[in-house]
Amino acid sequence: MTTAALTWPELEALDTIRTDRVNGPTNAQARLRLFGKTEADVRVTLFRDNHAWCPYCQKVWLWLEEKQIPYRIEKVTMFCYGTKEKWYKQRVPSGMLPAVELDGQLITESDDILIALEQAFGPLTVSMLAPTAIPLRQLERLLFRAWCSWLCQPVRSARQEQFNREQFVEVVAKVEAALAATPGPYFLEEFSVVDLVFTPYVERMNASLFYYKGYSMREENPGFAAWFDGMETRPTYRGTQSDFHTHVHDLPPQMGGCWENGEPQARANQQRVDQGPWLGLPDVGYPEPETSRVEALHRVLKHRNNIIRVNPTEDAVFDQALRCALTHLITGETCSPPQGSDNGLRYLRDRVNVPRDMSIYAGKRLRAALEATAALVDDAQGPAIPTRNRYDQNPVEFSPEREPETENPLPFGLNWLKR
Ligand SMILES: N[C@@H](CCC(=O)N[C@@H](CS)C(=O)NCC(=O)O)C(=O)O
Repeated sequence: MTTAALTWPELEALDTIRTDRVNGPTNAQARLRLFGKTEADVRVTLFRDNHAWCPYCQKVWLWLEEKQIPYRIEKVTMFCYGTKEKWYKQRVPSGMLPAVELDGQLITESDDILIALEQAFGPLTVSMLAPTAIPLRQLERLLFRAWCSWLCQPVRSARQEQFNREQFVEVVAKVEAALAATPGPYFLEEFSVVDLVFTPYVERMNASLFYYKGYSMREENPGFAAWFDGMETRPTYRGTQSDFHTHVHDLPPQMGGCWENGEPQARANQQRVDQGPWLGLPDVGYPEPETSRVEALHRVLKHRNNIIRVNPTEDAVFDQALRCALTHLITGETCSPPQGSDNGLRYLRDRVNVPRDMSIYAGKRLRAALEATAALVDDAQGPAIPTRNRYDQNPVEFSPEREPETENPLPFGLNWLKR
């Protein structure tokens, strides 16, 4: 027994989300953050990527959120997703992110940015230059390099793969020892800038090694497990936290490739991350908020015209299929979508980007509703996600400046399918 798809007005009536992007919890959509202060208090502009993906940006973003420094956000396209904005290249010729304008002065390089911010606003518990921070920052780079060697270099033999794995696990043991040296979950006695230095790549390691190597960093290491749990108590971290699906598909073009080892555990993990079930994956440990489904609905409603326009499925067909998936998301009822809409539903399932579009549990709920609805038509999975770039996620298609009436001769979704 299946139910009829709710209409757009019926779905809109169910959207109860009212968020304060400016003064409320950390979120990836805000263009201004005030923390209860006024615009006159803003001394900082953070230039970060549109996709909320850039790891070096995440460090600075988290620092500003933790210190509650009022700031503006200017979003810039990364090369992997589309064309870098001219105005940004005029300011930063390399196009690299992040950059910060502090009292009118432009600063690049995330560590230099953090040091300049500390000088202006005081450190986050300890300075980046403190004798306690420096060796831990070096340890983070060691871990980063061991991860790159294992994940991002093709190997010629099983022996070399094993060697790379052992090298990584050896550095992990050093990090575990550092974490065990303090009583709490963090790197120092108290939460500090050192935790922020580790956050972006540890999150990406946890995702990518689970998927490509069958190694679960968070589950296999008690220090990391406690550290992740500690981080997840912080609304700042929750607002920047991504999920496995987003990371594992965004990493290969950024890193120049991620190499899977073909082990049964890795294969099983790949199936789980790509096709679900997404709840229960070790990318998040805190309990699901009650609002996750409505948040997903809210975010789709906001962008529904663009979501339908860029989808490879014909607009009228996808409109109905999307309403079916949203009906299922909100009511739990089964709603059969039109024939031929399964590829389009899975196309969207694979382009939900956390935290750019929504928070981690909302993303899981939306992926699950899209997959369950697509499976009513066909079990066959659609075309693979690109690995050379993510132009299929070109932010121009969702830009507020884009003329809604403009005819796009070849909608981006079709472009992608034809490649
Ligand atoms: N050492 C730099 C590295 C910054 C960096 O590698 N940024 C990457 C993104 S994570 C970037 O801007 N790449 C250019 C692009 O992809 O558009 C820092 O710490 O800020």
